[in-house]
Amino acid sequence: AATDVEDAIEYRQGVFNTIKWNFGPMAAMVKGKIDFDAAEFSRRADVVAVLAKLPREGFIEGSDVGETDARPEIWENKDDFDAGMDALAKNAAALADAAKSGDMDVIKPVFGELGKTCKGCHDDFRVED
Ligand code: ASC
Repeated sequence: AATDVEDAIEYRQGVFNTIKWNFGPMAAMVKGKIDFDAAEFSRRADVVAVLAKLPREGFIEGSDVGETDARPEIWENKDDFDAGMDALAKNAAALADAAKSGDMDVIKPVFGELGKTCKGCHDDFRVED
């Protein structure tokens, strides 16, 4: 039903927005725009590691409609999209592990990989403004 599609779109957008909410302060710490708080960083990295596993199920058949930045390539190249989702979950888990070190030198490259994973899928599968 149309409602299922709308719910799926709202679901995945909510998850991505919540990832972004938590990713932002980590990015600011990595860039030195705000002070590094190891405990806060680790807490947010743990949150993102869980969230990273969630959006995939929101990309149900027929949900490439309406007010969404999801490109049809998601459903046309589902294997590639799923590989990107796997990479997201894997790299977010790696960041949560790295964050436990409390050491920005350890965190930084792992965070960079996660950021590249975000951008890679956005380039291929998302309508960017
Ligand atoms: C963000 C954000 C993204 C990623 C990406 C990282 O803060 O909104 O989509 O980081 O730009 O390369």
